[in-house]
Amino acid sequence: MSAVLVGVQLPEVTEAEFLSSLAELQRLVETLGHRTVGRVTQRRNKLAPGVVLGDGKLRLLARWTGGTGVVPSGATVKKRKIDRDDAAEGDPAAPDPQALEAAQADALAAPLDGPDSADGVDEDDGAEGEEEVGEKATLVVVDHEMTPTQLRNLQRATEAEVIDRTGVILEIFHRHARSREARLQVEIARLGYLAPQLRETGGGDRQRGGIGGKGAGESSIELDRRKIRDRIAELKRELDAIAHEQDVRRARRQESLRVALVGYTNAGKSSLMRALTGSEVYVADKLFATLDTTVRPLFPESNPRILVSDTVGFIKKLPHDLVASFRSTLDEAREASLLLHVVDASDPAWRAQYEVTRQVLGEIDAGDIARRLVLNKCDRLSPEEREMLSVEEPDAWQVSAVDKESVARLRDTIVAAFEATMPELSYRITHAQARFIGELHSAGRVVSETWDDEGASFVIRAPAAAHARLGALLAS
Ligand SMILES: Nc1nc2c(ncn2[C@@H]2O[C@H](COP(=O)(O)OP(=O)(O)OP(=O)(O)O)[C@@H](O)[C@H]2O)c(=O)[nH]1
Ligand SMILES: [Mg+2]
Repeated sequence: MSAVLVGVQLPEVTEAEFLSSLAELQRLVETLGHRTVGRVTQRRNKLAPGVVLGDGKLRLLARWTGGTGVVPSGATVKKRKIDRDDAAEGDPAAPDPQALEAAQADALAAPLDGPDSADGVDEDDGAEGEEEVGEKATLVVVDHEMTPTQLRNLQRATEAEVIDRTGVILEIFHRHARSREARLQVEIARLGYLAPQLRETGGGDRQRGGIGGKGAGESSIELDRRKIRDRIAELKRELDAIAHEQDVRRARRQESLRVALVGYTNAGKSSLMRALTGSEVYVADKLFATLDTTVRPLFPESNPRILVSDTVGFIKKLPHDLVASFRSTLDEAREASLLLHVVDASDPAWRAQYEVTRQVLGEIDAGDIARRLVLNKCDRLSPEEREMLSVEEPDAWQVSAVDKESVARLRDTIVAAFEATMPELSYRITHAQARFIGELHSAGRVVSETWDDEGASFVIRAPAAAHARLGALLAS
């Protein structure tokens, strides 16, 4: 489909942030296989409650899609009755009555003295004819989270499919989910997202299937929010059962040393996972390629061995429901004793992406785990840029997943980081105890081994638990 992107630059957002957010939205849209043909942007103090954009910009948007550019008032009035009933029942999923009133005001007011212009919130509500409109768009993608009312109104005014940022991300997750667990998680989040957009039984909007739904217009399909809630509960039970199996598996790994690769989507986590473990995990130049966690031992293997996990990527304005639903996947990150925070150092926006990931890590209670910054894709940087980065981030590890040597160094640094936390203890065995040599060697790294007439002395660096086992074994 051909898409037109819609973005409102709010006062707290800089021009650079705004443009980079739109560029990211375009990549998300491309990941779904759509082409972006245009953009409609506007500076405002807040989103227009009814339709996101001001009247002039809305008409401009409608010229891209072939719609009328106004919300039909008949539809609005009819909706008012239904929504009032909902609100009277105190249904938590009913559209926000305030937004609704504003929508009605927006739709009914004359363009020149509409609420936006009167409040003076529009800074650049361009009039028709000022901006070039190119190839017709069949999809409108809004770079903000929209209320169900805004979504419906925008659909009516543009006569196109309308989807917001959250909807795009959910759709990508839906398409990329492979494992049963990931599918369940995404389905729960999707239903939670769609439920408020549906009315209680009777005369509701058509179900939004595929991307963004089938557009405006009423249909007789009955969609009961209660049914959706039941379905969500059912899926959650299924997910809990799987989560339990996973807990058992994770418990078995409990004693192993664990490192997790975390970071913004497309940073190169899976590529590093491949390089560090010699495994064949999926790598692709698309957003949210990975939705499942994989765990593999570091290769060449260390002693004791270190397990590496690849995790789902983060993104700006990641829907909260989705973060919550991926909690069990993210347990891998939470249980690691070292997080490698991977960023794409060749992306000019990496600092903002770094910040977003740090925030989400805090939200999933992984904020206190030891963490190292890994500046990936350094092969794309000039020596000068790398030098500047090493001044800016002196503790970070600069690597490139495509450079074998830098991956080998990263591997050694990971091993060293773990070893630095392990105690080094000496052991003395007699010749009669020579049968324990194998145990001594497998407990950890043998720092030194010297033999004399009576036996041997070992110095071993190993996790405390391994030392405790060795001590007990040699005392027996
Ligand atoms: N030039 C270069 N490209 C890289 C490097 N690391 C990864 N890439 C490319 O970047 C893209 C994304 O890599 P992935 O490893 O899939 O990224 P990811 O962090 O796992 O992404 P998600 O799973 O989508 O969150 C792929 O096209 C990789 O080939 C690197 O060090 N240098
Ligand atoms: Mg990945």
